[in-house]
Amino acid sequence: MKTQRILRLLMACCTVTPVVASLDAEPVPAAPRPFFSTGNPILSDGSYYTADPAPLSHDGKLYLHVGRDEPELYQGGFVMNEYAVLSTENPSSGNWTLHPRNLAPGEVFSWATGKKAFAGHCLRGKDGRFYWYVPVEAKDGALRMAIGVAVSDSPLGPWKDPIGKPLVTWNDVFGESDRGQEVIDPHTFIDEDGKVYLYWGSWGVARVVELSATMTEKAGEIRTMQGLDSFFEAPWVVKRHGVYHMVYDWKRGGSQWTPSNYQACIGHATAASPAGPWTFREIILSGTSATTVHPSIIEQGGKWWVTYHTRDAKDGGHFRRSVAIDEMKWDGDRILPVTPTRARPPEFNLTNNLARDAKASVSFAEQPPTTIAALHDGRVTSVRLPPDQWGNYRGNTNTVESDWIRYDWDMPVRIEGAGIMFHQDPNWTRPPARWTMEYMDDKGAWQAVRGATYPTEPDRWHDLKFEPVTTRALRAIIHGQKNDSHFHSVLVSEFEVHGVQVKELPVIEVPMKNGSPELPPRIDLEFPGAGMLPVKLLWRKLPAGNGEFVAEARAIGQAAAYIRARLRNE
Ligand code: FUB
Repeated sequence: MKTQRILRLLMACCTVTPVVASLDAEPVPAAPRPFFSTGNPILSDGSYYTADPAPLSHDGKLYLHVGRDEPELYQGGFVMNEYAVLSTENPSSGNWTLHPRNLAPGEVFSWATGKKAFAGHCLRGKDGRFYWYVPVEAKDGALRMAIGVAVSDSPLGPWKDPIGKPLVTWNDVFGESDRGQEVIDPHTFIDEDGKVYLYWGSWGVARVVELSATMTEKAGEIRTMQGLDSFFEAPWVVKRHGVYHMVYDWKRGGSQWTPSNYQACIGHATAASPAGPWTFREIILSGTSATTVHPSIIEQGGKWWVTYHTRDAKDGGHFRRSVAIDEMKWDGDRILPVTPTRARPPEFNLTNNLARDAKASVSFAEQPPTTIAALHDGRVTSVRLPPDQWGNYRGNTNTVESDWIRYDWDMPVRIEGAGIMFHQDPNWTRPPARWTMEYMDDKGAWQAVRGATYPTEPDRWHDLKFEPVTTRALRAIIHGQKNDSHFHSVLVSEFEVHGVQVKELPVIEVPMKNGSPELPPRIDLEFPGAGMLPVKLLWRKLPAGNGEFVAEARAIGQAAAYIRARLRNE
C-alpha cells in the first residue's frame, strides 16, 4: 500500500508532454508513466480512466490499446478524445506503463473531428507494421462515426493515416438511409491463409468485410453475420485449434444475466469459418459494474487472458471506466466462466455506511429496470441509468402519495445519520415534497429520529445527522410532489445509514486450535452514552502459516479502523 501511495504521488507529479497539434508535423505521443498495479482495475487511482481494451502480444510484451474516458464526475455520456496504451511484460507482475494520449484522432485523421474516440483495435499487420483501427466521429455533415486506420512501425506509434480517409463509413453500409447502427467497435483478424477480416458491430448487428492484403482497403461485400445470440456490440475473434471463437458484449434486458437493458455481459460463440454462421456457447463473464464490458481475449506468456472494463476505479462511473484483466482457461472449445477479480474486495473497505450490510425492502419498486439493490450498493451516482437507482414510477395517474425504503439488520446497530441522493428528470420524476426517517424501538414501534433536517435538492449528495439510536430497523418515508392530477415519482440512487464510529478499539487474543484460529463472528464495543454493544466482524483472509501472527477484521459500519487479533498457538 505504501509503495502504491508513493507511486501515486509520483504519477501526480509527472507532467505529460502534449501532442504536437498539427497535421503537418508527425504527432508525438505523450511521455510514458510507469506504475504499479495491485490488481483490477489495472489503473485504479482515478488519474486516467481507460476503456475498451484491445490486447496485442508482441515481442514478449502485452499491450492494451485503450480509449480514454474524460467526463467530469457524475457527468453522463461519453467524452472520449484520445487513445492510450497500457503495456506490461507480465500481467501478473503488477508492473505496467501507461502511454497516455498515444493517438489523438483529431491530429492523425484530417477527416475526423477528434471527438468520440470509441473502441479500437491494434494488431501487427502482414508487413510487420502495426495497424490501429479506430471508430471516430467524422467531419461529414451528419457527424457519423467512421472507422479509420492509423499505421506505425511500433505498437506505441507515432501514428499516421495511410489513406487520408475513413476505411468504413455509414454510407458504405447504409447508403443515404438514416436508419442503421453506428459503425463502431472494429476488430481485425488475419486468418492462417493470410486473408484479413474487419469486423464491427453495435446495437444488435455484427458485420464483417474482407480487407485487401494492404489492410487499408475493403476487398469484398459487407456482410451481416448470423447466429450470434443477443449480440450488442464489440466483436472480438480468435482462431484456436481450427475453430473460430468470438467474444462480444451480450445483452438481453430482463434476462438472468442482464436484468435491465442497460447492462451487458460477455457472450462466447464459435464458428467453422471466420464470417460465421456463429453458434452461441455460453456467458463467460456476468456483467461487471459498468454498463458495457467490451471483452477481448488473447494468449500471452503461455496463458490466456480476458480483458474488459469496469467502473471500479476511484470515482469511476459508466462513462469513467477502467480496464481490467483476468486469466481465463479453456476446456476443449469451451471458455470456462471467468470470475472477475478486484485488487481490494469492497466488502473490506472501512465505511460507516451500515446500509450495505442491511436487508433492503421498499413499499413499491419498478421492476426492472430500477432496482432496490442500487439503494445500498455503495455507489453514489447521478448518472441516471436505470440499474443504478430505485424509483416508484406508477404512471402519470399515480394517486399514491408516499412510499418507504426500509433497512433491517439482523442485530442491533448504533446509528447517527444518513446520506441520500434524489434525482429529477424533465418528465415524471421530481425531488420529494418532503421526507422523514423513523427507527424501530425495542418494542417494535416506529419512532421519528430526532434532530434531523431533510434536504430534497436533486442531483446532489446530502449527509444528515440525527440523535444516536440503537435499532434493528430504519425507514425513510418519501412523499411525492403533487401536481394537478397526480403525485410525481421519486428516484433515489443511494440511501446510506451512518453508524456511530467507535475509535478506541481493542486488540483481541485469539487461540489457534490445530493450526486454525477461532475468529469470533462479533465483538462487544463500548459506544459513548450507550454502553457495550455487540458488533459483527468480517475477517480478512489470513495468510497461510502456523506461527504467531496478526489478523484483521472490519467491524461492520461501527469502527473507524480495523480490529486486530493476535493469534496464539495453544
Ligand atoms: O467506449 C465507447 C463505446 O462503449 C465502445 O465503442 C463500446 O464498445 C462501449 O464499450
